[in-house]
Amino acid sequence: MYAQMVDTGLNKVVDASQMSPQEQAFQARIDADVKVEPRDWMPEAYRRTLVRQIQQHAHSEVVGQLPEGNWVTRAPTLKRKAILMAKIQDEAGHGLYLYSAAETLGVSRDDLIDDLHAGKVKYSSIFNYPTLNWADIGAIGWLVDGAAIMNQIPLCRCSYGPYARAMVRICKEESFHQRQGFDIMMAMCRGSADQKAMAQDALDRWWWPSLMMFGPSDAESVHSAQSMRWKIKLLSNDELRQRFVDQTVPQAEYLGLRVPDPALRWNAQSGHYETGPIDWAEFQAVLRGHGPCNRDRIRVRKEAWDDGQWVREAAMAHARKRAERESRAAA
Ligand code: BYC
Repeated sequence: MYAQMVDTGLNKVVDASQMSPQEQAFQARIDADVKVEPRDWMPEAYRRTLVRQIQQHAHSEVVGQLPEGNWVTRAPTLKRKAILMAKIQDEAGHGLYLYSAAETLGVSRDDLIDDLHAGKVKYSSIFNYPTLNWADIGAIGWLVDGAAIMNQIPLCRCSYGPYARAMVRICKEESFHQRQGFDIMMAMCRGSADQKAMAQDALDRWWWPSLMMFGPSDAESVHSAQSMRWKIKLLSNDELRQRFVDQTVPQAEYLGLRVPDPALRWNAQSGHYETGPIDWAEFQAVLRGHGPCNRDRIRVRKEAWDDGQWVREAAMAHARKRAERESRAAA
């Protein structure tokens, strides 16, 4: 099973008869779409589930900078370079909003980051794949940010106030990211035959990992049922994956690219595309640390953290001095 490291204390959905009166009142507020705020009482398992999901999300934003960062120095034009840098900075900002949202649940950002570096918690599987050429930057924006928005728009309505509010701004920025990726793909598809072949190759490599981003199938998803009951998740993994496929296949056609799935077909009756089977063994291997770039990502993350030590120390020293000056002035 994919879930093993973070114990939220729950292994099945709690039904109403097993709930204390306080838990029943909490569930009634969730059912009535009342947002939960940091000072409200909440079941411990709800809190832990949020800490797990929000921190994985924060780590994904931060690690997600790495595959793109490789291409800042190699972007084909000054304009593309400026756009890519802005996008990567946005991802850092998303990480910060999300770590802040997690901190409202009584955990410290430093501890969360320590857990990431120790390999105790996950980040999105997608960032363990390499970016081999410029078309990959287009494919990441188009497919990876496209999948991220599909998953994150419903999270703007999730039950936990600080997470929902962070998602509103993140989603606005993600849609710009998706457009910039599609714009790169359009430029490559309208370019030379070699450029179009690069775009096709990038789609071939990123398609299936993008579908895996939505997590295991509903039948295998251990957390979905309870998370949906608590409105931490509003749509299931398979529902979101299907929406992504339905949205993205026509975009690939518009680009003149072929989706690398021989079984892909339009089902006029259901009004949805049907896809071939996902290679879940690959997904599990990536989650276990055996993707093409897992080790490299964590190594580079740790190095960046260590290199930034002096900045954190300087910021803390500055904050201490300012607080001392302010308390002297107030005395
Ligand atoms: N990668 O019971 P399930 C982005 C884990 S985009 C790694 O279905 P849940 C970005 C899952 O954590 C990406 N692990 O879990 C885009 C659980 O393990 P644990 C970030 C995965 O939580 C562009 C186990 O498998 N987005 O940030 O109900 C540029 C069982 O799964 C994955 C978010 O994090 C995966 N793909 O549903 C830069 C969105 N899928 O924890 C950045 C918020 C599943 O028990 N998160 N697992 O050890 C979510 O919506 C949900 O957490 C998921 C998984 C749909 C991802």
